[in-house]
Amino acid sequence: MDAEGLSADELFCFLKAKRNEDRSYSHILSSMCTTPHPVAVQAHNLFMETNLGDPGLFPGTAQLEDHLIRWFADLYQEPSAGGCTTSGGTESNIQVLRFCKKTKQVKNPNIIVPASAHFSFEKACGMMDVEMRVAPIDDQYRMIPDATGELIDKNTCCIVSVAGTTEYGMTDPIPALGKLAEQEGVHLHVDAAFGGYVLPFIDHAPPFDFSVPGVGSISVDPHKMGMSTIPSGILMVRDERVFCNLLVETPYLTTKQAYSLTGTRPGASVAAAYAVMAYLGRTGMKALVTGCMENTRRLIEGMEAFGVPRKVTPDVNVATFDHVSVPSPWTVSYTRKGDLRIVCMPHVTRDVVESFLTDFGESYVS
Ligand code: 0PR
Repeated sequence: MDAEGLSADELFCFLKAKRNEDRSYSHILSSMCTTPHPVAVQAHNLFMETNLGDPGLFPGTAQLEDHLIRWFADLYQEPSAGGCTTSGGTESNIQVLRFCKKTKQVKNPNIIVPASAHFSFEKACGMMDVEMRVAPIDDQYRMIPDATGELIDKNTCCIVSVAGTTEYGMTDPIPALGKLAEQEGVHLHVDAAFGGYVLPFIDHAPPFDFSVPGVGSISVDPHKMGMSTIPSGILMVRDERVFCNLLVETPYLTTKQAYSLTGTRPGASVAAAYAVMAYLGRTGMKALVTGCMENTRRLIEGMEAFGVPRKVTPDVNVATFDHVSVPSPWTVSYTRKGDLRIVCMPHVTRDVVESFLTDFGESYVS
């Protein structure tokens, strides 16, 4: 840091130049984040200084968090469900492991995750000294319930399933996994970080929520398909009492106990997540998701017309194909297996898909 500060003009000239070095979402086809909805930005700015780590100081913001949790309890078909906001999918998954480990109280706990699970579980298990057992997936990239059952023993404290996998956009057979979890008396967590904002708005989508017996918790991220600002996650639990195991005393705060992982927590992104849902309503969310799914189908159809086959027909707006290169400036990603992966986020509009297909068609030699 220099002794004398810059003028605001100098400072913002520099900051704008740095920001211009960042990529804009216009040609990004690899991200699960997107340009936040304008109402999310406005709400975020309005709540900029709020801290849900000391909710008694910000009762208005805390009420928005409660509203958001009630909406998700409704959306996930269990009005008595509880929940809390987090910084995103990683923190939600860590919190699940924390309460599962505390509840089970065994010496060498393990969890079972599908081979398709997000890498956040590896982090969580490493932090908490929990063994991570990996269940195989089938040719549709979905967790195999029988093989999952074989991995369960008396030290298993959680089965993880995914609704909308990061790489292939698939949803695990959650009813069968719920049955297994109930039979074995093990907690079933559904990682719906991506699919939790998509599946409820698709007709005949695979079941994943609390209407499925055995589902104990669901994580979902407003900063992905919720078009909210970063950082924003939500962890829903069927029975709020699981959080009791995580309570610590916070004697000098306005509330005397807390179970959240982080201390100081943004109210701004919670207000932003609230704003998007309040503004769009179910009808607007359905229109958004319908558009993303239509664009996903159009992309798949367009790529197949060039002779590039899909790997799978996804449950959510993530399209995957045999490995091919794409022309710049398009940014795509490739899965662990090397398959081309494109996420049709809201910024990937029909025009963007058509323009990508045109550029791809011109560069592609089969
Ligand atoms: N669970 C699932 C199913 C996810 O897809 C992700 C992230 C997480 C958990 C973790 O969420 P947080 O990153 O919010 O902690 N999925 C994307 C991924 O890792 C996130 C992402 C977003 C990556 C934008 C790149 C990017 O540009 O691929």
